[in-house]
Amino acid sequence: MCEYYFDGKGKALRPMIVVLMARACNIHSHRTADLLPAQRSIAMISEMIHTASLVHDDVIDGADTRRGKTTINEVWGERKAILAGDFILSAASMALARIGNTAVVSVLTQVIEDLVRGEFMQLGSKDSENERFRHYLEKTFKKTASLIANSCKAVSILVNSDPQVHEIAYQYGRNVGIAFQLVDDVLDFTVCANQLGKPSGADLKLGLATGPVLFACQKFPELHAMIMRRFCSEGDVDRAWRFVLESDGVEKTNYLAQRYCREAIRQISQLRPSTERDALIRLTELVLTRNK
Ligand code: GRG
Repeated sequence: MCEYYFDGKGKALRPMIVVLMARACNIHSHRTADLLPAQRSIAMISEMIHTASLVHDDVIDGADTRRGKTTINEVWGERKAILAGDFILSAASMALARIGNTAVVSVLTQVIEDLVRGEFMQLGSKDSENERFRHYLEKTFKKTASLIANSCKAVSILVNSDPQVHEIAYQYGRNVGIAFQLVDDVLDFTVCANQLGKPSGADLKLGLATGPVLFACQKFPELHAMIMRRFCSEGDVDRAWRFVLESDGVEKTNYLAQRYCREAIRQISQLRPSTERDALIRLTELVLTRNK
């Protein structure tokens, strides 16, 4: 069960970013680009934490497909899926302990707290429009960006003792991570389930108001009541869907993602030039233009 998702079908975005960041930081620190063994471990640990959270998330959402295949909860049942997620997380924790660096342990443990807090934040809703947007961005950071930001920070800590370098790595990951989730929220409206490998239109059905809906609410205030009741009345999901597509919610969310990517580029550009640094800059383009 625990091996089920480690089949090379995921995008492996997190380990890709972590490896590039590690190599960029190594060069910045006047070393060869070669990964330290501990940096390689962080790349693996980041994908393991991500996978554990997907397994648990699918139980919470009652999802039946992920990465184009039937979910663990659907094949083996919810109880075993929870335990499988726990087991992957325990393997990640052991690998983290083996690195033997307390600063790195504390940075990556923060991620686990953030993932759980982010998931809890998603269960709640806010009354006022301003508060709702702030809540959405904070939830987005915790559920998605914290893992990327803190994994980037961890590999920088392993090679460089300058807190400014740690901050650059963290801020690059934070900004790319938020942009990645904003695009994810757009794709839920614009791409079919076949391409996504999981059901599309899922967020509204789960009662979630993401960026495109929050922006659409500025043009269609009728959405406010639907957001508050989490789209649970008959016809809410279809009406909200139409409001989003008739508004500029998708464009505005994409524009916001572009702004986060611009900030990520500004941050990473402070590192010494390297092919890896340039790849991290180009990667922001892939985050914005991806369709799965
Ligand atoms: C067990 C650590 C742990 C946490 C429990 C359930 C939960 C708390 C958190 C959920 C976190 C979650 C699933 C966030 C969604 C992040 C996201 C955008 C996932 C999709 O990532 P992709 O597109 O997936 O990179 P692939 O399949 O390519 O790896």
